[in-house]
Amino acid sequence: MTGPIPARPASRPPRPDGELERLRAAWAPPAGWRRISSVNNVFIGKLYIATAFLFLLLGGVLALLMRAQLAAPSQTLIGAPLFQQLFTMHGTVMMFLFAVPMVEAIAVYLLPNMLGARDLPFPRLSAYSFWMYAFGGLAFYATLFWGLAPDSGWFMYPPLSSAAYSPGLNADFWLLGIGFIEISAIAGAIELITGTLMTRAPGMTLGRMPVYAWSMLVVGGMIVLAFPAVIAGTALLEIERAFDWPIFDATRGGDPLLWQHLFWFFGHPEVYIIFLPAAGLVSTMVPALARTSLIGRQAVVAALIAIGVVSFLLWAHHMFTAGLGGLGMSVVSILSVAIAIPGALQVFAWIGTLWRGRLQWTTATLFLIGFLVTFVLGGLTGVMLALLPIDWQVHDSYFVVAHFHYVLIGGMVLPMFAAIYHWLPLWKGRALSERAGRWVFGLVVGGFHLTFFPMHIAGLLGMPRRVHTYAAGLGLEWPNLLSSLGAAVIAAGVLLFVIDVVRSQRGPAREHHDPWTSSTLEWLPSELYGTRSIPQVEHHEPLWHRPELHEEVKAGAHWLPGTISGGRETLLTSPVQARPLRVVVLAKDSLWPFLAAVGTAAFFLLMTVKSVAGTVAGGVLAIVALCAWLWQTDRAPPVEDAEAAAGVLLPMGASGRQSPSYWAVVILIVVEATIFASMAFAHLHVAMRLEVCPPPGVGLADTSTLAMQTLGYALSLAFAAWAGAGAWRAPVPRWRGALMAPAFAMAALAFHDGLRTAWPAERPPTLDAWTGTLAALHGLQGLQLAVAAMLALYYGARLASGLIRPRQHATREAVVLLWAWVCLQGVATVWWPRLAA
Ligand SMILES: [Cu+2]
Repeated sequence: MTGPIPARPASRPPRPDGELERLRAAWAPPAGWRRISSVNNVFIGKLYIATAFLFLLLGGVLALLMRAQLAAPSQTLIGAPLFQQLFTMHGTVMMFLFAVPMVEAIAVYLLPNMLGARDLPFPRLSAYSFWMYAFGGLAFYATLFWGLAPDSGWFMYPPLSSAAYSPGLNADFWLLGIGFIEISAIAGAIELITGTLMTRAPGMTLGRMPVYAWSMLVVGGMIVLAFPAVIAGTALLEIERAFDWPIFDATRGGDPLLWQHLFWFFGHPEVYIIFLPAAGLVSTMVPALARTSLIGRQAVVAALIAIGVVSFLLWAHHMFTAGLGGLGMSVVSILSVAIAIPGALQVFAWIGTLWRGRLQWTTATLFLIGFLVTFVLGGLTGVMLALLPIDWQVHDSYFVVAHFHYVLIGGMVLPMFAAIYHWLPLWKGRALSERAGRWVFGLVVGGFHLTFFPMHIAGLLGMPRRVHTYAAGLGLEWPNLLSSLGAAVIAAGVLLFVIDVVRSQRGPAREHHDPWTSSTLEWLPSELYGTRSIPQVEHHEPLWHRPELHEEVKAGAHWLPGTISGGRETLLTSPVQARPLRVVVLAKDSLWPFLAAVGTAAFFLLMTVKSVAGTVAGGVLAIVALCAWLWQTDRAPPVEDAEAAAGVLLPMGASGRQSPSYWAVVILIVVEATIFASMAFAHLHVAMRLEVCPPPGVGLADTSTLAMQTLGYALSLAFAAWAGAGAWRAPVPRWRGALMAPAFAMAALAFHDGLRTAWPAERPPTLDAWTGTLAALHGLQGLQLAVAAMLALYYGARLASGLIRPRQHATREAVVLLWAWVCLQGVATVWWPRLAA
């Protein structure tokens, strides 16, 4: 629909009887044990948040053990081998199993209601993402009990993490065990990006979108571009460990610094992937608690975007002592100082807003102030560390440990506590105790500074990080004792918090009200289906602009007041203006995402322990469940047009560039392209270190051979495109499913030819890093070919079943897009050694 955004309904039209009951029934969760098949964002979001919090506790226990060992000099409570597992697991659990999942969990729970969507576009993807993380995460944590936990530090630098110095399974658990969490995070990011851009309430233009939603949009983009680098890095390191391809081995032309580049290209943005959502939550809480608009709202959004972009240019500040070139390091140093500017801009906006408003002194307010103080201190030591001479001096000392705990706990955990105090009333209509809250605040924030401030001093006195003990008489006794006492104080605060949550959330759910008189839509009356009707938004503070929205929305006077098809539906709106475009049917509850998650987690974990049968079983379960889940999707909607509001007809269902699934596939291809680019960079990196490239004895394939391989991939794509051509006009004839056979054959031929001509047979990938990285690139393409085989089977079956037809061709678009990437990556793989030589 084009033209102006329709005005809100002038008067409340009478609603048909039973409409609310039908809506409730459509969104009702399954009963009993089948509840695990529920894919509703409210249900999954709550479980997700609770599980992420559990990992905060589990990671915290590890920290307490370390602080017990370090409380006094020369203690023997915990020996070096266990201590190494403890600090590695503490960092890994906090970064990968607590912080990133918590960020996505809060978004899954909060974002749909804040945007006015009944649910995000892919509820099953959220469920898959959650269950995989929960099972994989718990199994990964359990490695501690067998002494198999990784022990090379959370950033796993080779050569320490290489087979020679870490011979056990411990490092493999990190490299493969983190695989599922990377997939889970990316699945979540796809959901967040498509959700914020395509399912906002009508009238919620990008300019009116809540700052929190902006932050999640930026973070979604960052996850898509940052995580692939660590996927490529972990794959390469695991390949080196498993098959002895010497990618990071300096004695055979490899480079350990290559790992640091790949890891920190992910690792630095990762810090902002954790911080920006917290900043978004703060920007949403501060105006509500100060009862006034956020000062400089547009500048705050611009700052979020600026931080997102600049954070990709800073990874080398983690490598200041690695001996990289002088000029480059100076640029990175300047940029690292400069990123404090957009950070400070937000801080000033928050302080100004708190100052101007009439502040409500809640526990959330206290935590926000604790956050501001702590985060600013962490920012200041960040500026110090961005300066080369200071970094050289305190590198790998407790000063750095103090700095990043100020930034991460100050920047993410304290806002998270504020957010829980602020938003928990939505959960069951029950708030936490404000009296106990003051104690929780005092213990957590007081304990925090008692723990981490002395670490600055210990670091300046020369205490290195990651040591399990220290000698007496170096001046380290007092700082360490204070840190250990502080850790116990934090633990007491967290314990009190947990007790209060359990106490306050007993009893049946009540209807939630709006205790802080907030401005954003999540405070509208809601149930599992979200709000009774989807509000028309006319302002960036919709509930302050029109307090009547509470009643109007509840009475069903706005958009989509019931269910049209009898199923779960939401509105698709245009990305910028949020004009209502279509009504889409969302996926039903299903056990398949759960089973696919179990299979995926089992695949990665059983591969680690080299159980071939188990790995295959997990992989098969994951693929079968995934296909069964997808098979039910992409069905023609039951009616052509739906009355989305009084007198407004919208088409039902979506395909092509109007459908979220199209953009989900595009984002997935961006992820795959970034993985490929990271691996191609690895090959280029080791090629540039060679004196002669290609190495002596290698004759690169000539251009006519490469042209033939390119032609093969082009023909393959042509067959795949032909298989479903014309689906938007008429049902595709069933016989065309057979075209997927030549499509796959052409790709397989081109791949095989590329493999044969890439390098001489007498140069195995174990010979040197040049050959090893090239083989890895071909391995990646081999994986794509396996994906192509599954796509061909699935799509062929879909065509042969007559399921590709008008208003039902999203599968076709997805398959052709993915196929195009398989072919494009194949072409890039065969040409790359020539281009990089
Ligand atoms: Cu950094």
